[in-house]
Amino acid sequence: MTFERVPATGTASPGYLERLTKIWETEPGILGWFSSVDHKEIGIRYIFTAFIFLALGGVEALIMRVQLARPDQHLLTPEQYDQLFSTHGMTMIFLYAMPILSGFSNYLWPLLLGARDMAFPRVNALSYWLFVAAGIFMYTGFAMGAGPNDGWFNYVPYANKEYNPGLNMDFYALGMIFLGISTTVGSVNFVVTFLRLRAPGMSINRVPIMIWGTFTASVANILVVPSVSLAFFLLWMDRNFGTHFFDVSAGGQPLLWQHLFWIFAHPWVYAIVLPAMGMVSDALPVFCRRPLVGYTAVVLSTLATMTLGFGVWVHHMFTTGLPTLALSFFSGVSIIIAIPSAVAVFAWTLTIWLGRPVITTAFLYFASMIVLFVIGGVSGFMTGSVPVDWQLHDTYFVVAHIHYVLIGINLFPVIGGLYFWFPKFSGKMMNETLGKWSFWTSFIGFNVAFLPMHLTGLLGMPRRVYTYPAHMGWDTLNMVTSIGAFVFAIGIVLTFINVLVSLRSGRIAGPNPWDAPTLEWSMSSPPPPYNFAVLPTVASRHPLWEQRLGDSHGTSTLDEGFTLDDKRETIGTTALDSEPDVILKMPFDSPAPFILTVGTSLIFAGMLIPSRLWAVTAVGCLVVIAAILIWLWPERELGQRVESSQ
Ligand code: HEM
Ligand SMILES: [Cu+2]
Repeated sequence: MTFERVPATGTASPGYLERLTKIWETEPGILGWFSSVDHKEIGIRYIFTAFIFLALGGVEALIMRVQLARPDQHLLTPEQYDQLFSTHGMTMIFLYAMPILSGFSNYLWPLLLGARDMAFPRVNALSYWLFVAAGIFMYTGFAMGAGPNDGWFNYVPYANKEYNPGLNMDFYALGMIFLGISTTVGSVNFVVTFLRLRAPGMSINRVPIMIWGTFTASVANILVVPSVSLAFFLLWMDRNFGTHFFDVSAGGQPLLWQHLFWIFAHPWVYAIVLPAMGMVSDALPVFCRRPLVGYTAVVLSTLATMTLGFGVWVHHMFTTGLPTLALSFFSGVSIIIAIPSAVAVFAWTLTIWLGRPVITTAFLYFASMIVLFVIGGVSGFMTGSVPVDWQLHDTYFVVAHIHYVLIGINLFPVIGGLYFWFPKFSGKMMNETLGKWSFWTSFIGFNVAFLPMHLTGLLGMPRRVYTYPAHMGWDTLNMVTSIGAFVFAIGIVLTFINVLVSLRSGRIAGPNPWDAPTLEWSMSSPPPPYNFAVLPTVASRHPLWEQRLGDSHGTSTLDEGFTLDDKRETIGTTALDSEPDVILKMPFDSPAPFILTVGTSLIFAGMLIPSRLWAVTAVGCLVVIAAILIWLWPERELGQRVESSQ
């Protein structure tokens, strides 16, 4: 070991715990609230905010389903419908599906890894505030009647100024660049935390799969978010400064948009499912009372899915007239990607098969995900084939597909994860009876809504139409879908009600109500501000099941270890073997991330009408500079400044 100061080892005494609490606690009061950098606090806020966006997107969806329930309805004008489906897609994909996973990961990562916080706690707070601000920014446009109206993938030339003269596209373009900053800084934080903050002994082959999922997704985000930010920036330039990146009449290229967008967006759709699949891989086995079958295969399949995922974006562009040879390659890769997905499906199925399943609500949500994943996978496999896609492109078949994958592989695991980790978050159990009602209502409602949609698509109903004529053979199917959508929504609302009821009167959970094997269950529920009193040393994948499994190469030690209490500290370890390596000084709470976000918001607000609002942007820049100064001001406590007496 190469420590300058060798960390003390020992056990936790009452005085020591009191000291740690003082060091790690967030200050009470409003200033404390805006300054908190505690990953648990940030995680809960992420989850809460993402669920608000889910509710907004859900209401938008239901309004659309009322409009579409019967033919020839005029509840909505075509323009209103356009804004609704685009805002619904934007909300669900960007403001719900990724942030909800960031929330779970933020809360759980340090607890699963045996650390006291994320690698960069202030960056973590920044990523949350930027996400909220970008969401408010885009919804401000929507509230002003200037929401996106061109689909979530926002194709040019519709998005060009001549067809879209309002501020709609400017709000969306700038909002997406704004949100991209949040995603990027958040992803960097996950990557570094993964590499450096795992508990001593948690070598790379002992990491929970959910960590692998978020890590893989984060690497992908860092690589592909620049592409979409660039696309939206070029669009903004075209609209405001008369450049011609996408303007055909001046030699611009609409297909450039599609490439830049989908090079980002296909990997992104994996990024919004891999962490959720990881949640299932970690939590489903707990209810099967055995370890996951095929840990290594599942990890490799996660990595393989993402790697292949970079090479399939053109399957969204099969109908654009690209050369057939290119289409064949992209079609081939799109179909090959079914292999790693199948590996995960087999692993989960075998885990249930070989285990002794305990049928809880969480188990039901996780297990049903396997079914929905297979259905969504099969329809994806079909549209991955060029001639089939030529028939199905832009029909309701695709709408059915995206909802099976997104709701099936993101929302169902997330709700399962909520039932599973809620006791850790709150110290209370969720109500199982209400939970089962919620599950069956949402599972049945979901399938009633979206299974018939495959047929609507096969019968030729195009997506993104605000209404349709009678007697096309689509009437009954649409009515069934709309009814199912409401049933599904009721099912999800039952879970939200369950959260409220359980917060008030849920059964006390205790540290490990599910008798689960990983580190987050080794501490009280909810966890203390410092997470781990002494830093644990891990000897296997299942630190809390070792005695039972008898397969460890030693025993994990949880109540004796490094006792770091010289201000905020945690231990840094080496990337592969997790050997203790360095004492990491962690920052204190700070309002700087919030102030930085306010400045950034001003910058983007000014850019909406750059010719008139440039002063707003200028003020925003000053606020950002001030915030960075506050953020980086050297602090004596962190050892960044020498004491004057020395
Ligand atoms: C109550 C649940 C939901 C219902 C009833 C619903 C319904 C709809 C409807 C009616 C459309 C527009 C179809 C069209 O006109 O082309 C749509 C589009 C879409 N939905 Fe949902 N949806 C729901 C939940 C979700 C969730 C949870 C996600 C993602 C996590 C999602 C992602 C999308 C996407 C990406 C689009 C495409 C938007 C576009 O065409 O640009 N939806 N949904
Ligand atoms: Cu794709």
